[in-house]
Parts: sequence; structure tokens; C-alpha cells
Amino acid sequence: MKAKDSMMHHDGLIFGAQARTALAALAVVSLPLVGLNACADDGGEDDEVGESTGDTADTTTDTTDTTDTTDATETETETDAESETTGEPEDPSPEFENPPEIVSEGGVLMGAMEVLYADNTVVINPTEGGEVTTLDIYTRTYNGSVPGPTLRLSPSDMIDLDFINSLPENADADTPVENHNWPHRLNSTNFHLHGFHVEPTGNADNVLRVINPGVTVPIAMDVPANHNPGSHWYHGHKHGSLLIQFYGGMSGMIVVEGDLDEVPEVAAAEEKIMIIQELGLNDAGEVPEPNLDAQTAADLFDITQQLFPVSGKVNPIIRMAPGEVQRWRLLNSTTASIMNVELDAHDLHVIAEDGITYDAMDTVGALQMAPGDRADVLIQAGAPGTYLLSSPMGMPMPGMEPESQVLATLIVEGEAVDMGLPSDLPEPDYILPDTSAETPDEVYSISFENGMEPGVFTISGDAYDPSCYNYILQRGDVVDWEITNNAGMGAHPFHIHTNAFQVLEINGMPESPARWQDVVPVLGNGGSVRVRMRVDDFVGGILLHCHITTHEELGMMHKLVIVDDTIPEADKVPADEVDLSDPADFNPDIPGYYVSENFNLCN
Ligand SMILES: [Cu+2]
Repeated sequence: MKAKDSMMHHDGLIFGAQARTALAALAVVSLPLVGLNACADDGGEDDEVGESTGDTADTTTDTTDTTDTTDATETETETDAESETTGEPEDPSPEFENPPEIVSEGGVLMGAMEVLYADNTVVINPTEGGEVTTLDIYTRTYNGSVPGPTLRLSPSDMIDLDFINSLPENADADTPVENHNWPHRLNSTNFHLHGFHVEPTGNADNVLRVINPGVTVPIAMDVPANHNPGSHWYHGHKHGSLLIQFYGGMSGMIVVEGDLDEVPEVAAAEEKIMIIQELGLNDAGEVPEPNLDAQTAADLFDITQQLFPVSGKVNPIIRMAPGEVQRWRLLNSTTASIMNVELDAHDLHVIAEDGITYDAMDTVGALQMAPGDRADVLIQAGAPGTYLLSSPMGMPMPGMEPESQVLATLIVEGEAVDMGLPSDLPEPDYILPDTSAETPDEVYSISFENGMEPGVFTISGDAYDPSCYNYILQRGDVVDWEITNNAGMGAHPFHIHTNAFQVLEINGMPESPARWQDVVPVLGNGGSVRVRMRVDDFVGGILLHCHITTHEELGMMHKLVIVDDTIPEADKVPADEVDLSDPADFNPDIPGYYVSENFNLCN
């Protein structure tokens, strides 16, 4: 125990210093955004920050072996650095703040995404009034912040990020993985762009490769010119470490700008990036190690503090003038909450869902959002007063509705302003034309099921098996998925990568309009959903799964490969010519490799 503790302490100091370097750099990036809302850092400033915080990092590393004195020095340095770069007062502010941003410039989104342990302070604004408190946490993060920085780009841009895994070595690095559907290799990761229609292979949206601690790789891809503008999501997707990385706050938003943002009423609305996360912590403010001997999913993590912060603060305060319209980009980044979002005395004017613009604004009193769902919502402030944004939060349990919790507080105050809601939205520039009148080439009927043993979740009786593929799809085909929920009373949200789908039927009833989404909840007690997708543009290995992270991690996930058997014989690459000995190379960017003869079906 003792040896392990001191090692963790050692890591903490080193990685804490790195976190501050990253944070300081990001603070510079985010500063101009307060006024401009879209602006990149300039290289000069960035370099300066790099130099000055480089000194801090050295000092901290040198004094690693001393004890309390080091901590004190470290804290002081941190406070100084923060007040210098951001000018923030020392009192915790409950006011809502957008996360830092990395913004594309000249058509390229460049920068570093570093996964590292970092200290953060979560501001907690109590729902019943009273003093604002803080909670110090120490978790795996992107670039040191919770949530990670917002990535902002446009269609046709290139993404070219340096992805650095600075987590410590895996404790189980030298032992073979006995059960892939149980937490393992907790510090390995990869990078998923949820909702993106891009290459799923190589350095792009590749969720099958493994990025181990100490490894730096590029995250690089072309964003198609006709990509939907909208709100998307990034997070790790390495099977076996996703859940624990979520619990520490490892997720962020990707904003694709476009024609929706140019609608005058939308352009005039102040934008709020509202990432609803779920932190699963112990009393020390750290994500507990999993109990690998647990018999059920519920016993896997000894979580004593469960928080649902919105962009890093619990119940932040949002201020609006009467009549003002704001655009809230809501993202359900929790592990298990089927949210039903409501704002006291206010309608929610939904203009996009899952990053896809609606045909017309849809005004609702409450909005269902499964884990992974995004909603772009316009809010028009009513009379002066205080209003709560709330939703049931937490894992749905048999016979029990999760308790409603306050997510944020809206204070309407000041002089009234005259703003409007849009009467027209731009024609959604779908990558995929409407599929509802087409005849599917393939129909897959699948079912969410509990495994025979506790702690096992399956799709159609088969838990995730990394050694084979559950489905082989042909590029260009139209595919229907009929999903039934045979796993009890709770809903299970269905998600598939790379291609969005149209929701045609829910519980046997046709949906009108048949909206495009990338997550759809399949209700409990035998609920069903029928969706249709066109398997367009890209080949490669992808995943479909339940987006309740615990279920996914414990087996409720299947692997697919999109192939193109119509390519010329000469372009085909035989499997034995592809070197997959290093997990970093899984799912390579070799188009000729993706022909059905190279892949084995699970059954
Ligand atoms: Cu599920």
C-alpha cells in the first residue's frame, strides 16, 4: 500500500505540473473568446506561456521528493499563474462559463490534446441557497480541464491534433486480459468523434486502435464539405477504460459551424456550451479503482460522490435579460441518465438534435435526452425571476424513477430587450438524402439483453467479442436496424458510429417526421425502434452499442466492418499483408483491406 501511495503522489506532482502548463496555454486561448466567441490564440502568446510555465514544471519536478513544503509551494505557484493569466478573483464564482476552446484557423484545427491526471476545483452552487462551496478533484482529463476544451471547426476543415497520452503506465500492463468485458488497461485510450461522418480508420475516428500511456499519435482527418453543422461530442472509446475515464470528466464538445449559425435570430443569440457530465468520485475526490472481484455492475465502483456538473460547475447561474434569446448547446455526457430536461416557466425551442438541423423549430415543454444526445435549444427569457433547469438524473432502476436534480439556475433580470425566434431554419444539408421511401438491402433484428450471469450485458445474447465481427456491411447499402429491448424495465439508448440514421418507427408506430439522429433510446418492457441508414462514403471497422456506459463496457456492444467488395481485384489488399501486431495499428487506413474475405463473422 505504502509504495503504491508514494508512487501515486510522485505521479501527481509531475502530472499536476503538466496540467498547469496545458491549462495556462488554454487560458490564453479562451480569453479572447469572452468578447469574440470565435478566435484562435496567436503563436507568440502561446510560446511565452510555454516558457514561463516550463520553469514551474521544472521546479515542481525537482522538488518531488520533499513533502508538505512542496505542496504549499505548488499551490501558491498555481494561484499566481491563474490570477496572472485569467485575472479571476479567488472566491469561487457560481456564474456559468463556457469551457476553453481550440478553434480552427485557416481551415486547420491544430493543437495538442493531452490526456493527463490533473487537479481541478468544482464549484458547487447549492440548490436551496446558502454558501457556494468547492470540491477539489484529481482525475484523468483532457488538457487538464473538466470538461475538455471545445473543438470548433467548419465543414471542409482538416483536423490535425497531436494526441498525447501522459497517463501513468497501466497497473495490469504485463498480464493478459482475461475478460474483455470488464474494466482493464485503465490508462489506455483512443479518441472518438461522436456524431461525426468521417473516416473511421487510421488516425481519424478510429475507436478500435489502442493509444497506450506514453504514446503520442496524430488525430488527423478531413471533415467533408457537406458535413452537418451542429453540436457533437468527443470522448475516449477504448473498451475497458471508457467508464472510468468518463467518471473523471474526460469528454468535451465539438462544434461544427455552418448555415444554421447564420440565421439572424440564431446568430444574435449568445451561445452557451452546456456539457452535462457525471463525475463518479470517492471521498478523496478521485475516481475509485474498480473492484475487479465485484459480482455485479453495481458493485464495480465504490462511488461516494456523484455530481452532475454543467460545463464543470454544479448548478451554475445563467443570467438573461427579459426577452433575450440564448442558444444552449446541451450535451448529455453522463454514463446512464435518460434525461428529461425542463426549464421552469419556459419553453424549449429545439432547432437541432444530434448535430442535425430540424426541418422546423420544435417548441416543447420538456426534452428527452439519452446519453450521447445533443440538442441545440433556443431559450427566450420571460419575466424577471429565478428559474431552475432540471432533469431526472442517474441510472434508471427497476420500479424507481431517478430523482429530479437541478442542473442550472436561470436568473432573468435587468432591462428588457427585443429579440426574436427564427421562423425558418436552413434546409438541413444532410450528407444522406432521405431514406424513408427506400427498400433496405439488409434488415438486422437485434435485441438488448441481460446476460445469463449478473454483470454481463449482451446484444442478441452475444457480449462484445474483440476477436470477430458481428456484422459485415457493404458500402452503399441501405440498412435497417430493428432494435428490441428485452433487458427489463429501463431504456437502452442505441448508438452507431460514422453514419447517422433516420428513426422510422418507435414501438411499432411510424415517426413523423422521420428525424436523423445518432442516438435513440429503446424503451424498457419490450420497447422497439426501427431505424434506417445509408452506409455511405467510408469503409472500416466501427461499433454499435448501448450508450449506457456501464452496459457498453460490460458487453452490450457489437463490432461491424464496412467493406466494399466492388473494388477492382488489383486494389484488394490480402489480410496477411497487413501488420496488426501493435494495437496502435488496429483498423488501419488501407482501403483495399476492407473486403469481406478479410473479416471473420462471430457466428
Ligand atoms: Cu443499456
